[in-house]
Amino acid sequence: MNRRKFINLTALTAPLLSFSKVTESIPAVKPIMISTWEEGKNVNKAAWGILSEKGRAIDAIEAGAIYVEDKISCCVGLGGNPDRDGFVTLDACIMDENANCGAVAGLERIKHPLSVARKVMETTPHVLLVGDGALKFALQNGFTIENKELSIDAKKEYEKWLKKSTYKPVINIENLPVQVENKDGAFTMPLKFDDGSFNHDTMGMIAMDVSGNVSGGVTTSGMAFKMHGRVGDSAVIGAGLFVDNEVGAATSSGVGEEVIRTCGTHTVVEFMRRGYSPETACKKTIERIIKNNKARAKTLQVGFVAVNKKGAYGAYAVQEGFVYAVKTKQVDRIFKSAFFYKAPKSED
Ligand code: SD4
Repeated sequence: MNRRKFINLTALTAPLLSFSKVTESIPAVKPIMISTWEEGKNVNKAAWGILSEKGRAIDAIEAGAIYVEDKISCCVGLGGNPDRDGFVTLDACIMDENANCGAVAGLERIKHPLSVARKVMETTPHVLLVGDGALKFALQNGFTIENKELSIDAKKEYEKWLKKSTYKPVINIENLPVQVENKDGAFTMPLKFDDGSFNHDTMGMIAMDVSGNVSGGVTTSGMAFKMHGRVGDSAVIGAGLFVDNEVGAATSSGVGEEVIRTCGTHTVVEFMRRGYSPETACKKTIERIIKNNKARAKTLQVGFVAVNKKGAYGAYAVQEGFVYAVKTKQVDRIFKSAFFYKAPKSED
């Protein structure tokens, strides 16, 4: 079978496949708000006022981000874990129903990076501003500079990490997606810290408003103890977030390098365009990540959550443990994502 025939056949069979899974959501009534992780439930609540008052999806996204970035104890925003040099550097992006998008990366000492990303989208001809340039832009636009002290939790985590870890840049960094050194000298993103807490901290959000318009946003302090200057998927449109108002949207959490390598959320949306359901589209993208990482797929985590234009939603992750929160008029709860590998048993 030649390639074209195969693609055509896949496109024809895709709609059939998409209804074969019992884990798929039943299409919800608009509006819908979806956010990653347990904290997503509170984020959805913070955004719901706008959606229920017939407001725009993009405003709901910003409201959700502001809520979570304000929570100093949470890992998103300035309360998050620093990079290995001790700086909290923030990544965020936003995308609306007209394919407008904006992002910031490596932004320091600004409380609301997603709002800065929105300003980039709305007031500049650019998509992504980084580091000092992003900071300068934020200050020019009325954002105020915050204290550079780490939050109490982040300081504790960082001090603990410093005891065991040495600064040791990896030479073949392009072959090693993450820079957290574990006790065997290997560089992987730990699924769990020593105290049992999970290494996840990214708030990915998707909103569909009553008009059916879809927007999304991501805000994060990024991978804990990353190299200074490292940018993750959360600032990269098509990786950590993608919206196509004709099809739907997807967002991600986990090892950003793997998401970037697969143009993760763009790939998910393209699978949905071909007729696959949100969960299956996420699964097929995760399968690519696993295929690209045969040797270490078991030690990395990536999760995608997606919603299609009909309001059906679903998720899929490399590992068990990824969860996402959904709010509609009927639903307000956290869902466990489908996954490829069962969670490894903890050694202790
Ligand atoms: C990153 N994707 O910086 C982020 C990390 C993450 O939950 O999602 N943590 O690579």
